[in-house]
Amino acid sequence: MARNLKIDVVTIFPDYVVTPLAQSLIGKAGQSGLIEIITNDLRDFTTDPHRTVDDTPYGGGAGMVMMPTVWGDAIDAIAQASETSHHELIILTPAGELFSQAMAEELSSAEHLIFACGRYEGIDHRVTEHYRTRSDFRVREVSIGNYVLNGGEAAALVMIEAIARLVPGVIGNPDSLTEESHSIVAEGQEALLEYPSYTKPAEWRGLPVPAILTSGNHGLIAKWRREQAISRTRQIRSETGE
Ligand code: JEK
Repeated sequence: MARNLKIDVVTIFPDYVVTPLAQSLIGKAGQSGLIEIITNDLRDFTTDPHRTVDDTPYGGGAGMVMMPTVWGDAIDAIAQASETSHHELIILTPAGELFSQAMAEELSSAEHLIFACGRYEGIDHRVTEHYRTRSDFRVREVSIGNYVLNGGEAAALVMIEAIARLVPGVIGNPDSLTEESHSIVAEGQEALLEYPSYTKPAEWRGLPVPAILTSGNHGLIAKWRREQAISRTRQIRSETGE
């Protein structure tokens, strides 16, 4: 079951990505060889003395756009060095398809992920267009949520954490993944939210743990948890209007 996942991140702020990964279980999974994560500095692929990565937008407007030349050179070099034959190019953008658990599951069985983390107003759109014509690439423009960040780095970290924990052997607790997979539901059908959890002490600040959970009746406990999940889901759905 030692499937291997290679992840390249491309950014002008490599430390923004490297430092959190080094702190995490996911980063440590790198040492186990199950996942290999490489952070690449986009500026290493520039050709001018100032290491320029951006220019003014055609058509005018505020801000700067990242140049396709530098991105193309970086992505080509990273694809070549990967020794894999197929590459999932993930371009983070506020205008992308929303990231989901279903997408995390798909990407966890890829061989090579390349995260393109832009800054400024984003990356020249021809990068997307070009790699969409290449049969050795699949390009996805992805957003992690409907809010605006200053760049793709935080979004790449979120996606890497969600994807890496689905790779067998990366988290040390296979039971929790089995339990999750039971809650996976048909497309278009919303999954239930989790039931509430409790641990010791049995009473805290006047609040007891629900008596059913200390009853030892596993049938009743499962039924109670299902009911809690359903009522929570109904409540959150009515609040968010979904
Ligand atoms: C990648 C650059 C910054 C900021 C202009 C005008 C309305 C914004 C780009 N969920 C997510 N939110 N934001 C990102 C994300 C942001 C990025 C880049 C990802 C590269 N930026 C930026 C403003 C604008 N827009 C119209 C929206 C563009 C993201 C993800 N994933």
